[in-house]
Amino acid sequence: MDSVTQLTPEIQQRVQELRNLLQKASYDYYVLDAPTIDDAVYDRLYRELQTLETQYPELITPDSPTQRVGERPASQFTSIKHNVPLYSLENAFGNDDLATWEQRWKKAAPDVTDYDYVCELKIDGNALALTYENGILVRGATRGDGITGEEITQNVKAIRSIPLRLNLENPPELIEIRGEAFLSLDTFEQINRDREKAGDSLFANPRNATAGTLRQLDSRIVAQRQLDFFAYTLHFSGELKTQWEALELLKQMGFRVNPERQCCANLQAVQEYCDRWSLDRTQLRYMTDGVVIKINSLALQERLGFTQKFPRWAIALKYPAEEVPTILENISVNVGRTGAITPVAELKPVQLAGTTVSRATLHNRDRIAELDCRIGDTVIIRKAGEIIPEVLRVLTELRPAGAQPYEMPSHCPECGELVIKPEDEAVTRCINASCPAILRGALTHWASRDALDINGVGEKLVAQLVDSNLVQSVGDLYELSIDQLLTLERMGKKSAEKIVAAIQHSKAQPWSRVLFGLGIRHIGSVNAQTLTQTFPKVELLAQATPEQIEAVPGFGSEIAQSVYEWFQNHSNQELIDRLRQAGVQLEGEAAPVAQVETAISGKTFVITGTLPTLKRDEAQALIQQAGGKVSDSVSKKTDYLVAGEKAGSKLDKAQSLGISVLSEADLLALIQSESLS
Ligand code: 1X8
Repeated sequence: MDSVTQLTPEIQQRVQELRNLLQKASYDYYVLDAPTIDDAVYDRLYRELQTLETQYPELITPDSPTQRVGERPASQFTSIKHNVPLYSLENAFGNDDLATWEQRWKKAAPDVTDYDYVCELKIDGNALALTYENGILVRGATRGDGITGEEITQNVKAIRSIPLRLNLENPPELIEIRGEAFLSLDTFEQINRDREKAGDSLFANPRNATAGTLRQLDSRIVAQRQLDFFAYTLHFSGELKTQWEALELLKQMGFRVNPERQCCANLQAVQEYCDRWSLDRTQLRYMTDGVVIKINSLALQERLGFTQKFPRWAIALKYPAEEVPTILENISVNVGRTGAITPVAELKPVQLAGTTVSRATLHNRDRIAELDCRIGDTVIIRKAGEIIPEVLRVLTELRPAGAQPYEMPSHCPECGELVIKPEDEAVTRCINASCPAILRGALTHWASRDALDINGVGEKLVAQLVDSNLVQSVGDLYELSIDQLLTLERMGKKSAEKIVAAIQHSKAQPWSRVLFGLGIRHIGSVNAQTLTQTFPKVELLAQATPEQIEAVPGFGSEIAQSVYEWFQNHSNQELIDRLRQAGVQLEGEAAPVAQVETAISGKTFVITGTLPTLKRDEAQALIQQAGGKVSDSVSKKTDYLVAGEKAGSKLDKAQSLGISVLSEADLLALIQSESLS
């Protein structure tokens, strides 16, 4: 039983059809921003393709939409040398600099009288170089130092607006595309909100978040982060006359090209464009840090060439960073959900980049020491990434007499307990499990949309519940009565009834949301989902060793340790007991529908060694979808061992216990027969 259904021309045709449909849908959605099919339809077609490719791995091509994600996490990136260096641009800081630049290039090409410029927005992201061979994306690399970059092909493929195959009838043998990967402000803010919820440190600005994302070893995380890309240059041996044509060709090939580009006949028009965008840039949903001005004629570009560092035919006009002085009126501290104590600058309100700023983060005690900021100081503030205001520096010459260096509080401002300051960390932390600030954070997180999604339980109610001592742990929520709620200020009967109903209703939320809701450090909603697939019951996760948790795809030792330690903590164990008694779901939603025992459902599998085509997590997913269980170690309870190359001791043990050993092909056939029966 080692063959799956015969591969027929119909199947091959269907695979091609699915790819074309999915590619078109992706292009409409991510490049044109004009969706043409429903998400649910897309998902169904995608899964159909995925299933066919799993059955017929020989049909997988590098440009298949399924190949955007799903590679095994890389252990590291390799450096590669760029064919053509990625130059940086000379900076201009005003109209005078632009005029000097124009005079300079004109001197180098004195006979040129007929010329024009192309102005493009300078995207504040990370430059990428993409190589296409015969129209297929084969390599993606970061800029690095301009000479050598890092090869990040799998991550580049996870950027949906980058085509895996160029939309050209006769693609050139070799072409390199350059452009800027970036995160929209909305996505950036969402990422930071998620990180805050998971207790992770925040990215300072979208550029840092983009760089951090591109260097992720797990391309699935890259896919979730929704990076975007604007193309702006191409290198190939084709016939093109101008930069403007190059941009048009890039668009035709299927790339996003920034729509705000403009052709300018002279420097005055260039300056008008720059002036306009120095103001209008605040309306864009992505960050720009200036304007790139290029001579349009590619022949003239070639003639002018490069200096040691820059092209002579282009320049970047940088916008002035928005910085303003104000008075540091006070330093307060905020206690977060994880107990981290963050100092916050209370500022005399000022206008900055379109908003009134009255608070700015001071990050931690090291940052305060480094700045040496004291109450009463005049400080310069800036919006890092134009979003999170931060204190940049202190004008010490304006310091009032007698201003004292700031010291972080030795006790938590919320609960009065001693705080801890680990030697090797910059954070100061309250570790009192019953600190009201931590409790408020834990409850708000528990009730939040991606966790238990309890309507009506937001920050305000949570503060009331904690202040009134009605709730001292997440478990208490489930014992709240309508009468108790009615004792709160401004609480009506109707609202109280609704809240109690919503809390009771939340017991039906799946185990993955519960796990996310627990607020374990590093466990955001995606990690929670991944974990619950491997650990479909709380007991399994609570008993897992750090090594077993680290074996989950995409999990590192820090995450594994964090989860492990959480479940070792006695009060956390008590919380789990309380939740169990309350009837909160602590096991997986992936329970097989059919309870009858068949060849797969209800059976326990162990996977070992390297399988010829399936990755371990893919094999696991297939088994689980068919209703089987996957465990890590071989025991008498194991029904099947799926063994690949280099199977080792698990194979020996299975054989000694008389357990059936399956090849990948056997497994696929078993799944196939199951789905037909
Ligand atoms: C860098 C950038 C360029 C463009 C946009 N954003 C950037 N960050 C563009 O040409 N539209 S060009 C460039 C470079 O050459 N270093």
